Amino acid sequence: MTATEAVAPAKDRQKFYDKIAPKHLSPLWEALKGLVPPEPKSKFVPHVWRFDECRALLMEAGDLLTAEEAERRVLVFENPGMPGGSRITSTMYSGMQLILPGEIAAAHRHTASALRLVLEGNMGYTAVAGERTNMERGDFVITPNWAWHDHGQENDKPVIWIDGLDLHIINFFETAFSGHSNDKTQIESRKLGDSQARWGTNMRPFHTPSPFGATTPIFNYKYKASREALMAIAGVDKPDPHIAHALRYVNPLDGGWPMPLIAAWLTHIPQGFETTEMRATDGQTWIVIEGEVQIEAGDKSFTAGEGDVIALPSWVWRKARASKDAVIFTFSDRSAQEKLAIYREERR
Ligand code: 1HN
Repeated sequence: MTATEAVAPAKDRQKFYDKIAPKHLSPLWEALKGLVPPEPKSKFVPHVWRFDECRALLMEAGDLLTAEEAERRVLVFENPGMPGGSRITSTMYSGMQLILPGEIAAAHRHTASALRLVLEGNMGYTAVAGERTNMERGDFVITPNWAWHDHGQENDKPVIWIDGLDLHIINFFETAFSGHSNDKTQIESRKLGDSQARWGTNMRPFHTPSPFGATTPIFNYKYKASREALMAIAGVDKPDPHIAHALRYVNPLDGGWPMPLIAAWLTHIPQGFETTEMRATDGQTWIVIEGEVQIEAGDKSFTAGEGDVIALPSWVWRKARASKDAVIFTFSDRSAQEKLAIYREERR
């Protein structure tokens, strides 16, 4: 008898499994391969949500209920790999939010961190911890964990943005708390521009402690400035074969990613440039701010234009070609993965 020969018939094993199940025990040897696969095989799939289609449906939702009734009037991006999971990738929640003129989305807070990437409308605002910021197209706005936040629109046009939250990581750890404020809107305790004045110029005040712990103190990474920086580096540098031109958003206090669990960066792919295939373990969401890209991801290929939102799950080979000069905003769980020392990437 060799070491790999069965010592008992298969039916005896099954009998044993049935015997231990009521004791809340199971045989590792039946599950081991699935528990430690040789490489990640995401349940999630690459997918694109079209801005025009989502916008039209969101406006329809605007006729169905107010922002106040909804608390947050959002159409959730449901990855086709897990319908109903409220996940765009394995770890991230994302959706498209609408605020109509005069509406208020009332103040609340939660342990999940949030980002907003503005796609339409001027003079919508978000207030966080007593400070307001005006939101313009392309702006990347931060809501730190456990910070009070409310939104509104005082202009006569709708405001539309993409939300990204790390709530599935928070829920995985079973660390979700939330609360509602008695006041719909926060009392403005800091002037418009406070965070920008203190932290937004590559300098920092001597004695002001970090207001939001491990989260960036910059409230709104204005698109105008981020885009200028990106185009400036594109003017002096050669595009990287795998990522073209990209700049990370940074927390000025430590040089790290803007949020503890969420990484974000801005990419410029010049018209006609095609990246070489790469894959990474982070689940990425791309939002096309300008231009048009053709994406190949796993066995999918699609074209994405302005305002379109793309899910790129973990460890899927992908490449992108700009059919028009493109600027793309990306967020992912890379920040969390790097802290846990599990992030990997591979380039062809
Ligand atoms: C949230 O607080 C907002 O503040 C949007 O705008 C979407 C989805 C799940 C949980 C909290 C917001 C959200 C959310």
